Amino acid sequence: MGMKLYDLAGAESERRFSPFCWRIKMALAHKGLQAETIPWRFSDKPLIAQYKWERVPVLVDDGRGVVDSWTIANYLEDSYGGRPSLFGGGAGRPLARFYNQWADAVLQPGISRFVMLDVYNHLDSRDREYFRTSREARIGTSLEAYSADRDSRLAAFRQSLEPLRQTLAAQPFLGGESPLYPDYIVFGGFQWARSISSFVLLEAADPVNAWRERLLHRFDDFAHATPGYW
Ligand SMILES: N[C@@H](CCC(=O)N[C@@H](CS)C(=O)NCC(=O)O)C(=O)O
Repeated sequence: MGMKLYDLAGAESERRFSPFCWRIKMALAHKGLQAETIPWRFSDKPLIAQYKWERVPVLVDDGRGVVDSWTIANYLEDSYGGRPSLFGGGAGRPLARFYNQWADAVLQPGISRFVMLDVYNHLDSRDREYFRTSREARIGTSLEAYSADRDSRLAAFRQSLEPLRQTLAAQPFLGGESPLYPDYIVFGGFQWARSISSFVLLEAADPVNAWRERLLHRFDDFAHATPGYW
């Protein structure tokens, strides 16, 4: 039995936009592992109910379900130790936890301001009402109002990336000369935006964009070959 990954999809089943799923797809590629990705919609929760979880990614390895992207990354590292390390050894794993928390609490909520309505517009019709109701309850306003002033928010968002920018101006990847799991965590947020929205978050000359391009073309163009806008 091979590996399976439940992967959030839009109306078009090849449009896979979950930032958390992107973390794991890049981690699998890093480890040289193949998984069948199964397109999953919010209305498909019964498909993963047996794993006692309501979110994706869910990795099923030889019949065993592993849930939550951070737990899955650790599972891959510990179960496939003979393959390239996701954390680079030593303090890499505890340091990677910071990137995980930063992406969850700051980066992705920041990106959501720009892409939330575009997510809605790409969803399968079965998912739309659930998405609107659950997200509007979370953000406290309509999806339309949430993204309405995105042009005026862009400069502040770009400014907030300055620590990332300075780091990536000095070295090609967060992991140094080659990428590690923190690269995939941060990249996941940008893949979310790229796959769902034509709103361009980064200037072409930004070192963050150059890093994103390097990761898009990594693993034989893996991420670049998927549906996306920029
Ligand atoms: N902490 C989880 C978060 C996963 C998550 O929130 N996934 C979203 C898709 S991007 C989801 O499945 N949401 C289901 C829902 O909102 O009902 C992880 O890192 O895997």
